[in-house]
Amino acid sequence: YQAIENGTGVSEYSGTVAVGSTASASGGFDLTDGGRGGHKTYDLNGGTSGTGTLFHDADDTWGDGTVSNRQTAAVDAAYGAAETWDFYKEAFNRNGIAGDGKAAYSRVHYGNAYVNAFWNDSCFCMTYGDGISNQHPLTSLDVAGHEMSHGLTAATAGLKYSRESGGLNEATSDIFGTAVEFHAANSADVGDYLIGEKIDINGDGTPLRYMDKPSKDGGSADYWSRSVGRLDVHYSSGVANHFFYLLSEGSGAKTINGVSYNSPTYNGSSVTGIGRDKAQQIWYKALTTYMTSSTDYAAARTATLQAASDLYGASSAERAAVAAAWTGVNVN
Ligand code: ASN
Ligand code: ZN
Ligand code: CA
Repeated sequence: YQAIENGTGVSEYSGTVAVGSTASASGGFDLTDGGRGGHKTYDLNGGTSGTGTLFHDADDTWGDGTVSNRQTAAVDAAYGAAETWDFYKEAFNRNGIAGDGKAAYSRVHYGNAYVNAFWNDSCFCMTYGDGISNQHPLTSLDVAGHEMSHGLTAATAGLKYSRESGGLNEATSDIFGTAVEFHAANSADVGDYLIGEKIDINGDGTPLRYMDKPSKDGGSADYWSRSVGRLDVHYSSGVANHFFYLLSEGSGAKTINGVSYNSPTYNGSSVTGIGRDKAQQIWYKALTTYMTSSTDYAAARTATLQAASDLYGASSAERAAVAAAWTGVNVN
């Protein structure tokens, strides 16, 4: 597998990165990746519909790392889409988000000071606002991986975006957005179990979400309870994010790539992690084989146990760890 990258970009959040571009017939280069299905990055220039303008550059060096250069957000978005594509290919041999080799596309500079990013399945595209005061585009790698992974969920399990299935949908995006960040071979993206730690979404430098102890964000659930499905899907996701952290890294205190975590369990039990790579394989197989639009937390436990049996055996340590991690978040 050979990625095609010819341009160079200076991103806001990930340093200097390779970008895929294509020579345009009229001279110069378009921000159309020559590989990865031909992913394109567009400038909405404050608009909220359509595709705006395809980014174009005379010398194939893009952005300068500052928000005053409007190509900078495009570099982050294009890099995020490329890294996400490469992650799915290398981890799961999946050919694009829908598995059919078709590229999604990205739109940046949506609206004015818009503090969100989103996937839309009808355009098969990702869209990014410029953040608070137009100073912090929501284009960091974990956010890009999160949004693009909504396309994976839509193309596979189709988890309905409400109640417990909605929490599982959101968690799937956090799990794979995080996996993309760990997978990127870039010293600016060493990987962590935080979501949105680079986009200053709270204005005080804190991340949007924490997978080791989701309640640190002030709203997310650490554990399943009968009422968890009544929370916003970005809060009920906490149960599965916490499960994934426990399954990967285990309970208790741990420092990874310079970030300290301390993950509790519901019943005070201890969970031994099986590593991120195996945990990802289990979640992916469960999502793409066993989960459906109506899967709830109890069914997610069953789906991941079945996936672990398929991958590692019915009496494997991996399957036992899946059971222990769900028990650790009160899904029994
Ligand atoms: N950024 C949010 C998400 O991906 C957008 C939304 O809530 N619709 O879930
Ligand atoms: Zn989401
Ligand atoms: Ca992160």
